[in-house]
Amino acid sequence: MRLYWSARSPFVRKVSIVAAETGTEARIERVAMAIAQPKVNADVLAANPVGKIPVLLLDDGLALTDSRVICEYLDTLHDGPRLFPEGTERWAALRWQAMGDGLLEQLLLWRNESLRPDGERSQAFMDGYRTRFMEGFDRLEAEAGALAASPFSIGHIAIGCMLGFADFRFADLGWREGRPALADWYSGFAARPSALANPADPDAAQ
Ligand SMILES: N[C@@H](CCC(=O)N[C@@H](CS)C(=O)NCC(=O)O)C(=O)O
Repeated sequence: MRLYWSARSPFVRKVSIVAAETGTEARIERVAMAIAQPKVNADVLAANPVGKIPVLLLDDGLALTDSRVICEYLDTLHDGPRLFPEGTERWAALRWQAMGDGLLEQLLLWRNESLRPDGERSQAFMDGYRTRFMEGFDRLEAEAGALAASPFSIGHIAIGCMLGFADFRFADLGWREGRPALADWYSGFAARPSALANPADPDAAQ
C-alpha cells in the first residue's frame, strides 16, 4: 500500500497513528507530497478529485481517500481491539471522530484565513472560527471524563490530532487555561508511542 503523505498534515498524522496502533505501518510505503494551498498538487488530484491528502493506494489500484475511510480500512487489517468498535460504543467513537475532524477542518480554515495578506483577511471570519473553537474546547472539557473512561478509539485519535495541531499552529491560543480535564486527557494521548512516533510538529520533535 502507498500513502500520499506530508509530515505536517494533521489528517495524515491521524492515519499514521492508526497505522501504528493497528500494527500495519510496515505494510505502508510513504510517498511525500508537497501541499501548498492555493496550489493543487497534480499527483494528488489524479488520485483524489478533492485534491487532498491523505490518499491510500491499495495494491489492486483502488485509491482510498479521506482519513475516515483510510483509518477504517486499516482497522480491518489487524486482530487487536478495534478502533472502530461495534455496538453502542461505535456511535460514541464516530461522534468524537466527527467532533475532532470537524474542529480540525475549522482550524485549517482559520489558519488559511490568518495567512491571507493584510487587507484581504476577513476579521468576521477570523472571529467566527475563534468562537466555534472556544465552544468546541469547552464541550471537550465537559466530555474529557467520558473520553478518559472509554476504550481507546478513532474518536480519541481524531481529538488528539486536532489538539496536537492546535499546539503546533496556534501555540498562543492557550486552550489548556480553564480546561484541566482536557489538558490532562491530552497529555496521556500525547505520551502514547504512536503519537510520539508521529509528531504534529516534526521540526520541534527533532
Ligand atoms: N476530510 C479530509 C481532510 C483532508 C485535508 O484537509 N487535507 C489537507 C492537508 S491536512 C489537504 O490536503 N489540503 C490541501 C488542499 O485542500 O488543497 C480527511 O479527513 O482526510
